[in-house]
Amino acid sequence: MTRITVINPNTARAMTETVGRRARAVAAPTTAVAAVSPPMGPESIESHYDEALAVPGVLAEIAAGERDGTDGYVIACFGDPGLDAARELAAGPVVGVAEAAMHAAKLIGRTFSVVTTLSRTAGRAWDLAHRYGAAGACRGVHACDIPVLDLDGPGAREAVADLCARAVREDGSDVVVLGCAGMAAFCDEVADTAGVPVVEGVGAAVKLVEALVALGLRTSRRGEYAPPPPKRYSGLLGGFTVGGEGQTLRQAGIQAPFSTT
Ligand code: 2AL
Repeated sequence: MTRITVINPNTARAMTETVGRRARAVAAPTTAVAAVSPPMGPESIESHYDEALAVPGVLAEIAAGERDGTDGYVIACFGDPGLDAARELAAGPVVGVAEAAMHAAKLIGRTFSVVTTLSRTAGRAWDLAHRYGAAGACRGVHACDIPVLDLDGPGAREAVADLCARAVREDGSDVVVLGCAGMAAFCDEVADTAGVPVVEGVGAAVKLVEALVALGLRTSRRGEYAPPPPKRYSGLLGGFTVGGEGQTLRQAGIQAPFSTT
């Protein structure tokens, strides 16, 4: 069995369930998916402030996964919060949903459009497109202006589907990327109206992690993704103190800073 932990970086349990259902729907029969959300942090991630404060919870879940022998991780928020830090902690691969979706989109089309939640999150999507070498292929980032926690409310699916179709028309793009993990359940339905392939990052990231684990490929421990140097953390972050040089948390026997049940 390959054990993949899908981390919803916000604390909304209903969204964690949506994300977990999508992850299990695409996972191989030989993959066990655990869908988790941190016990602390924002209930949704819609600003840089939310994103910064979601990161400790993500890292606590990575630490818990390392203790439990998890093979790989998905960070299931379209801002990919804490991705680099998570790679420093985890022995196995860690993939973000924006990263997975943008890479997948580039493999099946020359251009893509992102359909996201609030307008204020568009800048982060562009930042990530640049980071992942996808800015040249990204023709536009479109916001439906539906808050993350309202995505399972009445009319949200239809509004996202309409916006996907409009984004394709306006941008002339080949592929649509759904810009929120809360849209994970919409993928098939939205693809019917968009008329182009629609990539949803949770599924794409699960399949990427499965592939990397199956190939025996792990995050490089050399250079920037080496385990963080031993250091004391204080105050509210005291539990995040990391251990011996060159040791992952698992090797150092460090417990997850917070309960993750
Ligand atoms: C997200 C997401 O994927 N999860 C969350 O809480 N916020 N992204 C977004 N663009 O709103």
